[in-house]
Amino acid sequence: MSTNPLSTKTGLRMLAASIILVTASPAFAQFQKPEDAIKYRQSAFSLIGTHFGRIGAVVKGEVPYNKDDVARNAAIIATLSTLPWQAFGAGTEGGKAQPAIWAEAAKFKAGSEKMQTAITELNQAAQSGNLENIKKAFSATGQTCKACHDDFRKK
Ligand code: ASC
Repeated sequence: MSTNPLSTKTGLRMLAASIILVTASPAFAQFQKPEDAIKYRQSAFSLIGTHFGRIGAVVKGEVPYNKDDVARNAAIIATLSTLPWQAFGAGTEGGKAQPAIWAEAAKFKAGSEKMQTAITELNQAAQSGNLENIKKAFSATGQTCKACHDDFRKK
C-alpha cells in the first residue's frame, strides 16, 4: 500500500496530462483567441502582398528597376513569409481559410514550404541584382501563391 493519497496510475495520468498541456501551450500563449490568429495571418499575408506587388510593378515595367528597392522588398518578403504559418493552429478556423488547411495539413505545409523556397530564390536574385532572374523568380513565386489560394483560400 502506498502512503501517497494518489495511486501511481493516477499520478502517471496527471503527469501525462501536464506534459500534454505544456507541449500544447505555445499556441495558446501566442494567440489568446482564434480571432487574434486570424488577424495575425491576414496581416502577414497583406504585407507580403504589398511588398510583392511593389516588385511586381517593376517586373511589369510600370516602375523603373532600382536594385536597392527591389532588394529591400524581397528581403522584407523573405522575413514575412516565415510568419503566417504559426497562426494556423488547431481551433483557428475562420477568415478566408478553407477547412482543407487542417484536413490536408501535410499538403498545406508542403505548399507553404514551396512558397518560402521560391521567395528565398527571389530574394537571392534581388540581392544579386539580375533583373532577368528577378522576373523568373517573381513568376515562380506568384505561382506558389496562386496554388495555395486555389486550394486553401475561400473565394
Ligand atoms: C500577388 C498577390 C497574390 C499573388 C497571386 C499570384 O501579387 O497579391 O495573391 O500575386 O495573385 O498568382
